[in-house]
Amino acid sequence: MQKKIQSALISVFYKDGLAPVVKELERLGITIYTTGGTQKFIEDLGISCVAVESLTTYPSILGGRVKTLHPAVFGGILGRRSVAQDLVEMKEYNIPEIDLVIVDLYPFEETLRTTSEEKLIIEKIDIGGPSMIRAAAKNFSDLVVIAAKDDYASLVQILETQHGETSLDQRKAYAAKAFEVVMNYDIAINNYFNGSILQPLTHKQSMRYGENPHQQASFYGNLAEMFNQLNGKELSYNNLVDVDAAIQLITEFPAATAAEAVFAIIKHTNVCGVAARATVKESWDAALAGDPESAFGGVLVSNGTIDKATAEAINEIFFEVLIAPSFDEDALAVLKSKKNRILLQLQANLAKPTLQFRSLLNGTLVQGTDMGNYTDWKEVGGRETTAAEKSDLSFANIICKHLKSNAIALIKNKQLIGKGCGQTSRIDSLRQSIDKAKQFNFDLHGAVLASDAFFPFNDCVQMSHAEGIEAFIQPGGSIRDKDSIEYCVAHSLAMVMTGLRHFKH
Ligand code: 93A
Repeated sequence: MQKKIQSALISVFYKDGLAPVVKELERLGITIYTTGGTQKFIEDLGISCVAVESLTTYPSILGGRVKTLHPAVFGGILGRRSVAQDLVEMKEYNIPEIDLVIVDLYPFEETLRTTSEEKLIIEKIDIGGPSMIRAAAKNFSDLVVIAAKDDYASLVQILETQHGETSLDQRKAYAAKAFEVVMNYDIAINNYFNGSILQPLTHKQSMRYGENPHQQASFYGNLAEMFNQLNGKELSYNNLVDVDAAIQLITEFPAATAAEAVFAIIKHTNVCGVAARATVKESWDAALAGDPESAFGGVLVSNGTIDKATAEAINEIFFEVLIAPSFDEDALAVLKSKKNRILLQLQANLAKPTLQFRSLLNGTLVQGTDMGNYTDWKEVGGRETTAAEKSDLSFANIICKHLKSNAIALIKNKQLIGKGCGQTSRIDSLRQSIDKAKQFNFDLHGAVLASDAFFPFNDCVQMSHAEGIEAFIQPGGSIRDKDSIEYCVAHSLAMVMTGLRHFKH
């Protein structure tokens, strides 16, 4: 049923984005009731409104804890316009009908991030706001409820095009969103009281679909804390999975310097090209050269500023997403030439998520993120590693961490020239990595090898040696470590044991 909005109650913590809404309400001659801070904001726009105190006949009391909690307000929201007795009682008690409720809640989660002082946190538990949202959502057959700032734009559009009228479907859709907002708000409070590790799960975002178009999906988390989207379509489920892998990898490296930048190409969560070079453009060229075939449609990431030269070079291939801490203006102009192309600017001082979740059976596994990097560089081979090998082995060890197990990474001059991943035997991963290197005509002499887990037999070092690889990094821990070590000793090959396994299943 169509309903015309004649009165609105607005009580918002953050006032940004509200101006176009109130201007439209004023244009339509809608009476606006407000709480103190919101009243000031609206009046400063030169628009008149009615203080909610004139309905409640009480001032805001108890330090603002009781502002709107009053029958005159809740009666105006909950009164059923289709029930004669409700209308009689509203008239008897002088309760005005409220047709639109706009609330932006006290920022509880934000407060959690900025203070640990319990008194301040508790004061940011909104009581009146969620109550009004719930009441208005319950009475969606008569009311419109706006409980999130991102719905302001659609409200303005409705007000403009439907002249203040709304359909039942529209009101019900807003009510559904409103209950979700309140639910997430209460989950955050509950998590706080329980010290729950599930705090990241309080923001929910619907997705077009899941891994495949016939699967429904939602994302729980706050992407804005990770990056700004500068261009492109909505991130898909699969994009997010790869973006996560890309950010996990790039945050292993400090920000690019004048001497070195890193560029990586991610496909299906695996790094298929990566290199460290003097400039971002050179690192892109080297990353791509490592496996130009796999790069197609990948997620690209760098720890340096994307300049025009790099943008023009990567513009030549098809890719889904590009992530970087910054972009030059002229580079953005090049990259934005394709409107679907997703460009993400990493937030400064990005905090790497410390927990990882994975659903299985009828539950969820939680673990600390693999932040480990070896501290114990133990040389066990037939000779010491050279300085060049050391640098490549360290790089290889990090890259290997970002390949699905069983993982082998072949690195030469800080460029990934071959990788094997997701294989069910380590020797198969090695074969795959050698084949990849040969496919693109890399000479394996002087390359180094990293393995995410120990060598179960000495066949891996033997096969690598036959290809010219002379330095290895691996965690060790096999009952047959000795066999691989003896082979290295007998053939003057270098081997480093880290004692730190990097499975990624
Ligand atoms: O302290 S409350 O829980 N008690 C109330 O009665 C109440 N009414 C509105 N918080 C209450 N609000 C909240 O005040 C709203 O949810 C909104 O976040 C804020 C707006 O206050 P102002 O207009 O004074 O800035």
